[in-house]
Amino acid sequence: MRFEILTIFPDFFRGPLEHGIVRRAREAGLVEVNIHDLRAFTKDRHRTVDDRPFGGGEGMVLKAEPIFLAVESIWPERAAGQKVLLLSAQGCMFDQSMANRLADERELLLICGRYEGVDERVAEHLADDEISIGNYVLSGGELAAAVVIDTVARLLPGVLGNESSAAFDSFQETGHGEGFLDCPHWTRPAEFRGWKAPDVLLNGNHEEIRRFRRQAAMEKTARLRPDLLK
Ligand code: 9D3
Repeated sequence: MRFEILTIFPDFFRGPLEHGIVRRAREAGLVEVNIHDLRAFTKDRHRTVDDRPFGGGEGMVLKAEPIFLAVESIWPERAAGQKVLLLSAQGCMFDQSMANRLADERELLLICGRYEGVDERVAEHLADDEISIGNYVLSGGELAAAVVIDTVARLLPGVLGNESSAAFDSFQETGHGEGFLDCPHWTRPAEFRGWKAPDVLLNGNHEEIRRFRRQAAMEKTARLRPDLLK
Protein backbone atom coordinates (compact mmCIF):
# COMPACT_ATOMS: atom_id res chain seq x y z
CA MET A 1 0.00 0.00 0.00
CA ARG A 2 1.20 3.49 -0.77
CA PHE A 3 0.78 6.52 1.50
CA GLU A 4 1.35 10.08 0.31
CA ILE A 5 1.67 12.71 3.05
CA LEU A 6 1.19 16.42 2.43
CA THR A 7 2.63 18.56 5.22
CA ILE A 8 4.45 21.79 6.03
CA PHE A 9 6.71 19.75 8.37
CA PRO A 10 8.21 16.95 6.24
CA ASP A 11 10.95 16.28 8.81
CA PHE A 12 8.35 15.45 11.41
CA PHE A 13 7.88 11.98 9.92
CA ARG A 14 11.49 10.87 10.22
CA GLY A 15 10.67 9.65 13.71
CA PRO A 16 7.36 7.77 13.64
CA LEU A 17 7.74 6.10 10.23
CA GLU A 18 11.35 4.99 10.57
CA HIS A 19 10.94 2.65 13.53
CA GLY A 20 9.33 -0.64 14.35
CA ILE A 21 6.66 -2.32 12.30
CA VAL A 22 6.14 0.51 9.81
CA ARG A 23 9.86 0.65 9.10
CA ARG A 24 10.04 -3.10 8.52
CA ALA A 25 6.97 -2.97 6.30
CA ARG A 26 8.62 -0.25 4.21
CA GLU A 27 11.88 -2.20 3.99
CA ALA A 28 9.95 -5.29 2.91
CA GLY A 29 8.25 -3.26 0.18
CA LEU A 30 4.79 -3.87 1.65
CA VAL A 31 4.31 -0.18 2.44
CA GLU A 32 5.56 2.85 0.57
CA VAL A 33 5.48 6.31 2.15
CA ASN A 34 6.19 9.49 0.19
CA ILE A 35 6.36 12.81 2.00
CA HIS A 36 5.53 16.03 0.16
CA ASP A 37 6.36 19.53 1.38
CA LEU A 38 3.30 21.73 0.88
CA ARG A 39 5.55 24.76 0.31
CA ALA A 40 6.86 23.17 -2.89
CA PHE A 41 3.41 23.76 -4.38
CA THR A 42 3.25 27.50 -3.73
CA LYS A 43 3.83 29.98 -6.55
CA ASP A 44 4.77 33.21 -4.74
CA ARG A 45 8.34 33.96 -3.75
CA HIS A 46 7.53 33.83 -0.04
CA ARG A 47 6.11 30.32 -0.47
CA THR A 48 2.96 31.29 1.40
CA VAL A 49 0.82 28.38 2.62
CA ASP A 50 -1.52 30.25 4.98
CA ASP A 51 -3.61 33.40 5.21
CA ARG A 52 -5.98 35.19 7.57
CA PRO A 53 -9.52 33.87 7.95
CA PHE A 54 -12.36 35.67 6.16
CA GLY A 55 -14.67 37.21 8.73
CA GLY A 56 -11.80 37.79 11.16
CA GLY A 57 -10.70 35.84 14.17
CA GLU A 58 -7.63 34.29 15.68
CA GLY A 59 -4.95 32.41 13.83
CA MET A 60 -4.24 31.54 10.23
CA VAL A 61 -5.84 29.16 7.76
CA LEU A 62 -4.10 26.89 5.25
CA LYS A 63 -4.80 28.16 1.75
CA ALA A 64 -6.70 25.98 -0.71
CA GLU A 65 -4.55 26.48 -3.80
CA PRO A 66 -1.23 24.90 -2.72
CA ILE A 67 -3.16 21.89 -1.39
CA PHE A 68 -5.14 21.44 -4.62
CA LEU A 69 -1.97 21.85 -6.74
CA ALA A 70 -0.15 19.32 -4.59
CA VAL A 71 -2.86 16.68 -4.79
CA GLU A 72 -3.25 17.24 -8.55
CA SER A 73 0.50 16.89 -8.98
CA ILE A 74 0.77 13.74 -6.85
CA TRP A 75 -2.29 12.14 -8.52
CA PRO A 76 -2.81 13.82 -11.93
CA GLU A 77 -5.93 11.72 -12.48
CA ARG A 78 -7.48 10.14 -9.47
CA ALA A 79 -8.27 6.46 -9.85
CA ALA A 80 -10.45 4.14 -7.81
CA GLY A 81 -8.57 2.95 -4.74
CA GLN A 82 -6.93 6.37 -4.29
CA LYS A 83 -8.40 8.17 -1.32
CA VAL A 84 -7.66 11.69 -0.11
CA LEU A 85 -8.00 12.14 3.65
CA LEU A 86 -7.95 15.48 5.44
CA LEU A 87 -6.71 15.21 9.03
CA SER A 88 -8.49 17.88 11.02
CA ALA A 89 -9.94 18.45 14.46
CA GLN A 90 -13.37 18.78 12.80
CA GLY A 91 -13.29 15.35 11.18
CA CYS A 92 -15.22 12.22 12.02
CA MET A 93 -13.55 9.98 14.56
CA PHE A 94 -10.91 7.52 13.40
CA ASP A 95 -11.31 4.04 14.86
CA GLN A 96 -10.38 0.42 14.14
CA SER A 97 -13.29 -0.16 11.78
CA MET A 98 -12.26 2.86 9.71
CA ALA A 99 -8.69 1.52 9.70
CA ASN A 100 -9.97 -1.81 8.37
CA ARG A 101 -11.80 -0.06 5.54
CA LEU A 102 -8.79 2.12 4.69
CA ALA A 103 -6.57 -0.97 4.56
CA ASP A 104 -8.61 -2.09 1.52
CA GLU A 105 -7.57 0.97 -0.51
CA ARG A 106 -4.52 0.95 -2.78
CA GLU A 107 -3.25 4.43 -1.97
CA LEU A 108 -4.03 7.06 0.64
CA LEU A 109 -3.09 10.72 0.47
CA LEU A 110 -3.09 12.34 3.89
CA ILE A 111 -3.37 16.11 4.11
CA CYS A 112 -2.09 17.40 7.44
CA GLY A 113 -4.02 20.41 8.72
CA ARG A 114 -2.22 23.12 10.67
CA TYR A 115 -2.84 26.48 12.31
CA GLU A 116 -6.47 27.32 13.01
CA GLY A 117 -7.64 25.11 10.18
CA VAL A 118 -7.80 24.48 6.43
CA ASP A 119 -9.81 26.37 3.82
CA GLU A 120 -13.15 24.53 3.77
CA ARG A 121 -13.00 24.02 -0.01
CA VAL A 122 -10.41 21.31 0.63
CA ALA A 123 -12.89 19.33 2.75
CA GLU A 124 -15.76 20.03 0.34
CA HIS A 125 -14.17 19.55 -3.05
CA LEU A 126 -10.88 17.66 -2.66
CA ALA A 127 -10.88 15.28 0.30
CA ASP A 128 -12.94 12.09 0.32
CA ASP A 129 -13.05 12.08 4.10
CA GLU A 130 -12.20 14.42 6.98
CA ILE A 131 -10.76 12.56 9.94
CA SER A 132 -9.95 13.35 13.57
CA ILE A 133 -8.14 10.90 15.83
CA GLY A 134 -9.90 11.90 19.04
CA ASN A 135 -11.51 14.54 21.21
CA TYR A 136 -8.44 16.53 22.18
CA VAL A 137 -6.60 19.45 20.61
CA LEU A 138 -3.42 18.71 18.67
CA SER A 139 -1.24 21.36 17.06
CA GLY A 140 -1.76 19.88 13.62
CA GLY A 141 -2.51 16.81 11.57
CA GLU A 142 1.02 15.35 11.45
CA LEU A 143 0.73 13.23 14.59
CA ALA A 144 -2.71 12.12 13.44
CA ALA A 145 -1.35 11.09 10.03
CA ALA A 146 1.35 9.02 11.74
CA VAL A 147 -1.34 7.36 13.87
CA VAL A 148 -3.45 6.51 10.81
CA ILE A 149 -0.47 5.11 8.88
CA ASP A 150 0.70 3.01 11.82
CA THR A 151 -2.78 1.60 12.41
CA VAL A 152 -3.50 0.83 8.75
CA ALA A 153 -0.02 -0.50 7.90
CA ARG A 154 -0.12 -3.21 10.55
CA LEU A 155 -3.36 -4.57 9.07
CA LEU A 156 -1.79 -5.20 5.66
CA PRO A 157 -1.08 -8.81 4.71
CA GLY A 158 2.48 -9.81 5.59
CA VAL A 159 3.27 -6.78 7.75
CA LEU A 160 3.05 -8.48 11.13
CA GLY A 161 5.43 -11.36 11.81
CA ASN A 162 2.49 -13.34 13.09
CA GLU A 163 -0.18 -13.15 10.39
CA SER A 164 -3.00 -13.71 12.85
CA SER A 165 -2.02 -11.47 15.72
CA ALA A 166 -3.82 -8.35 14.48
CA ALA A 167 -7.06 -10.28 14.81
CA PHE A 168 -6.53 -10.65 18.56
CA ASP A 169 -5.68 -7.05 19.40
CA SER A 170 -7.90 -5.01 21.65
CA PHE A 171 -10.67 -3.51 19.52
CA GLN A 172 -9.98 -5.75 16.54
CA GLU A 173 -12.56 -8.35 17.50
CA THR A 174 -15.55 -6.43 16.20
CA GLY A 175 -13.82 -3.56 14.54
CA HIS A 176 -16.04 -1.11 16.39
CA GLY A 177 -14.27 -0.71 19.68
CA GLU A 178 -16.73 -3.19 21.14
CA GLY A 179 -15.78 -6.38 22.91
CA PHE A 180 -13.10 -6.49 25.58
CA LEU A 181 -9.67 -5.05 26.10
CA ASP A 182 -6.76 -7.43 25.71
CA CYS A 183 -5.93 -9.49 28.82
CA PRO A 184 -3.07 -8.27 31.05
CA HIS A 185 0.38 -9.80 30.57
CA TRP A 186 3.32 -10.72 32.79
CA THR A 187 6.84 -11.93 32.06
CA ARG A 188 9.89 -13.03 34.05
CA PRO A 189 10.72 -12.77 36.86
CA ALA A 190 7.70 -14.48 38.44
CA GLU A 191 8.19 -12.23 41.47
CA PHE A 192 9.31 -8.59 41.14
CA ARG A 193 9.68 -6.38 44.24
CA GLY A 194 7.33 -8.69 46.08
CA TRP A 195 4.64 -8.56 43.38
CA LYS A 196 3.86 -11.99 41.99
CA ALA A 197 2.67 -12.90 38.54
CA PRO A 198 -0.57 -14.93 38.81
CA ASP A 199 0.28 -18.58 39.60
CA VAL A 200 -2.28 -19.86 37.11
CA LEU A 201 -0.13 -18.52 34.25
CA LEU A 202 2.83 -20.60 35.41
CA ASN A 203 1.13 -23.94 35.97
CA GLY A 204 0.81 -25.02 32.33
CA ASN A 205 -2.92 -25.76 32.48
CA HIS A 206 -3.99 -24.15 29.24
CA GLU A 207 -7.72 -24.43 29.83
CA GLU A 208 -7.32 -22.69 33.20
CA ILE A 209 -5.08 -20.04 31.63
CA ARG A 210 -7.68 -19.33 28.96
CA ARG A 211 -10.42 -18.89 31.57
CA PHE A 212 -8.20 -16.69 33.74
CA ARG A 213 -7.31 -14.45 30.82
CA ARG A 214 -10.91 -14.00 29.73
CA GLN A 215 -11.93 -13.12 33.28
CA ALA A 216 -8.99 -10.71 33.72
CA ALA A 217 -9.80 -9.04 30.39
CA MET A 218 -13.42 -8.58 31.46
CA GLU A 219 -12.47 -7.12 34.84
CA LYS A 220 -9.96 -4.76 33.31
CA THR A 221 -12.49 -3.66 30.69
CA ALA A 222 -15.11 -2.99 33.36
CA ARG A 223 -12.61 -0.96 35.38
CA LEU A 224 -10.92 1.08 32.62
CA ARG A 225 -13.35 0.99 29.70
CA PRO A 226 -16.89 0.46 30.97
CA ASP A 227 -18.11 2.12 27.76
CA LEU A 228 -17.04 -0.99 25.81
CA LEU A 229 -19.41 -3.21 27.81
CA LYS A 230 -22.56 -1.23 26.97
C1 9D3 B 1 -10.54 27.48 18.55
C2 9D3 B 1 -10.58 26.08 18.18
N1 9D3 B 1 -9.31 25.57 17.67
C3 9D3 B 1 -8.45 25.01 18.73
C4 9D3 B 1 -7.91 25.86 19.74
C5 9D3 B 1 -9.66 24.49 16.75
C6 9D3 B 1 -8.50 23.72 16.28
C7 9D3 B 1 -7.80 24.10 15.16
C8 9D3 B 1 -6.71 23.35 14.72
C9 9D3 B 1 -8.12 22.58 16.96
C10 9D3 B 1 -7.01 21.83 16.52
C11 9D3 B 1 -6.33 22.22 15.40
C12 9D3 B 1 -5.17 21.41 14.92
N2 9D3 B 1 -5.52 19.97 14.98
C13 9D3 B 1 -5.50 19.21 13.90
O1 9D3 B 1 -5.15 19.65 12.84
C14 9D3 B 1 -5.93 17.82 14.02
C15 9D3 B 1 -6.48 17.09 15.11
C16 9D3 B 1 -6.78 17.45 16.46
O2 9D3 B 1 -6.55 18.57 16.95
N3 9D3 B 1 -7.34 16.50 17.28
C17 9D3 B 1 -7.59 15.23 16.85
N4 9D3 B 1 -7.33 14.85 15.61
C18 9D3 B 1 -6.78 15.77 14.76
S1 9D3 B 1 -6.39 15.48 13.17
C19 9D3 B 1 -5.84 17.01 12.91
